[in-house]
Amino acid sequence: MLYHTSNRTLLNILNRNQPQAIAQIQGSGAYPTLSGAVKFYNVPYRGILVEAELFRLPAGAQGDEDSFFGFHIHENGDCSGAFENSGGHYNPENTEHPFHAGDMPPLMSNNGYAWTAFFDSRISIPDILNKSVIIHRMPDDFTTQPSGNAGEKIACGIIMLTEM
Ligand SMILES: [Cu+2]
Ligand SMILES: [Zn+2]
Repeated sequence: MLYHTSNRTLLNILNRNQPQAIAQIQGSGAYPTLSGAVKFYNVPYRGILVEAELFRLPAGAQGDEDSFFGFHIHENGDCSGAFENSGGHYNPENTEHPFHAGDMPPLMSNNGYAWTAFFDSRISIPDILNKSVIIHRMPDDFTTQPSGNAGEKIACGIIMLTEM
């Protein structure tokens, strides 16, 4: 499998800021000020770009202000309550964690602020519509089954097509 898209092309896509899908992220009742957005962009060849920006992430579980947070696509687009109906990691190939299609790199918080962008060939935008992006209280350990022992679900957003 070849990935011909150059980094310059990817940067131009980010710069145009016209994602094909977006998840508006809102913290749970315990983290009401946590907010942000995850944007999903088609690229000219296989794969997509994922860009995430989050505000007011909590201090880490050890009290450190710069911490990592588990970051996944979950099967169900249901952010009601404490996100208990969001389901497991999106896993159409029935693989083990962290090889689920919904497994993504953890968010790195900088005193509550995180920004990241990465290339992801495990998913395509039609596959993930009406599923949810979930942020967890702890880092994903990339080992524990079925979900990396990342703890409480602290924020959620449903992936929806943009108007463009
Ligand atoms: Cu998760
Ligand atoms: Zn997983």
